[in-house]
Amino acid sequence: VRALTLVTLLDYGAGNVCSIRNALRHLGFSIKDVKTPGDILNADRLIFTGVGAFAPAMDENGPGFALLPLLNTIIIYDIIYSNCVFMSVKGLGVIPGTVGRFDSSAGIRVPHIGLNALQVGKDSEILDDVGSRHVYFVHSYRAIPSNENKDWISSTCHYGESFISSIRRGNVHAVQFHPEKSGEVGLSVLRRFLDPQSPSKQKPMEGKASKLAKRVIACLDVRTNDKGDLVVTKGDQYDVREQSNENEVRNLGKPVDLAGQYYKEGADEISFLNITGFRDFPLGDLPMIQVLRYTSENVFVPLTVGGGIRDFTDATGRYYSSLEVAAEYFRSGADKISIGSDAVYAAEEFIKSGVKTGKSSLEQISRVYGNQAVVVSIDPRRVYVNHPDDVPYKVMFSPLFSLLCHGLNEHGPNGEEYAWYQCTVSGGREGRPIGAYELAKAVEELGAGEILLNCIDCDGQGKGFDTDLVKLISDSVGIPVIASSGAGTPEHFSEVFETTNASDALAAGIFHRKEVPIQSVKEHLVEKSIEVRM
Ligand code: 1PR
Repeated sequence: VRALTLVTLLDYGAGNVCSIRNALRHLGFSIKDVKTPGDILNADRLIFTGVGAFAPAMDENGPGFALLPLLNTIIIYDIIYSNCVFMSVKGLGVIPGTVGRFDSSAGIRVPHIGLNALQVGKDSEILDDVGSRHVYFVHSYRAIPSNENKDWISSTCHYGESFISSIRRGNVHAVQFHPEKSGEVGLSVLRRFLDPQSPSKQKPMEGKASKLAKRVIACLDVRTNDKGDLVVTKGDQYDVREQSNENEVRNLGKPVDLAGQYYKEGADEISFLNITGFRDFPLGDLPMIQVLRYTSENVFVPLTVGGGIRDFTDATGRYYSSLEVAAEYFRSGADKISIGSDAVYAAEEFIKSGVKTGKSSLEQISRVYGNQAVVVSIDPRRVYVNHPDDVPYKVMFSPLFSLLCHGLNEHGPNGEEYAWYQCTVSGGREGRPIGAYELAKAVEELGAGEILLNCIDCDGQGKGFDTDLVKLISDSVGIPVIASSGAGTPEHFSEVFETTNASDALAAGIFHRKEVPIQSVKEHLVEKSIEVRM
């Protein structure tokens, strides 16, 4: 019998409470939601989550504003755990010290998204099982360790500089990382906080701050097949139909099952792309929301969902904003949403007018949830030209294309020596007048926190990532870039990490067809001295 089975959870209307709720249930705790201030003061253990964007959550109109005085009180009452909010200098103002944005001019990508190991101090207790294992961070602001706050610090981490990754004062613990998104090691942190009696008191494991690990992401392209079942499919250069007489949509498994399997096999993140989302409106496509709900109950790494995120007016004339769509996805367990087609239109508009309207789905969701919650998924295709001046986009000289040219010809079909990467919308069906380079820079300005860089030419070919494209984009923006499309062997992962500045690499087909286990990819990366979460 556990000493403590009831956890009090404060949901103040911002932050990803869904994930923490799922993690607590998974650990076997019952949850009591705060309804009155008395619930807080009577709690044995209280948890509240942080927010991606502090200001809108806590300004006068924000959901958390009324709670500010109360939160200050409970900190003094010594029973709290949280991330992010606690660390903000204009937040609760309890801990002395300075909080500011990471300095991207120091050569780091901001937001800090990904996995690091911690330098754990003495008496952290809740971090006793962490050792040198990686935990998941996603934030743009950090608290700096100093003499003023040294008594609060229980661990630090390194990302361009040392920053505070957790604090402890009495029974008060706060962590900057996300335990509910850090796999089994993160769950151990929650367990230690909630039930300090239960874990066997082993000697705390020592850890050393590591550099940012490269993430290996499993992607599930999801759509309804001709029988009406929601399936994971996989295309060749975006064509997801079998080359048989029936011409059926390829069916590689069930989304929730595969996501659970990849989590157990060590995927650092899972992405769901609703690939016909441009046709269907997500809020009408409830199965996708169900997929997220069920997956997030048992999968404790970040989940991204994309497809069809845009403003929409239905047949009855009812208008839905993209914010409503995103909110529903976040409520259902998504940590990040991914925007494809709508980001292309927004970037085109921005480049044409030079004005940020603030009205695009990208800008709105980024403003409310923080840019770390918004991925832009790019679907470019290589287009050959004779001369760099033939198009007003960034053009590559084709002999520079890597010799491993992934089965593609070094020159164009008519001997063209130059090429640009044309962005597409509607799952590659329509080419647009904008290049991947121009798009990447524009969406970074509009508020994207990460770029998922697909490549239609390489998709499903198993011949390696388009390292020229990945290099071009990862060198031109200061936000993390996920290399995608073309992975066929573990060596393709080390190649993309060694030759480009990609932060992560994503694959689909090789995992679905069980050709290469995620673990083999990671073991290979370790052999190559590339930092990964094992
Ligand atoms: O435009 O906002 O509705 O979003 C639609 C989303 O669906 C976009 O993210 C777009 O990339 C995706 N999508 C649309 N059509 C397809 C298709 O395949 N027909 N899938 C599609 C994109 C590419 C990757 C794939 C990698 C790795 N799939 O996600 O998983 O290429 O594959 P591999 O390792 O097997 O080579 P919107």
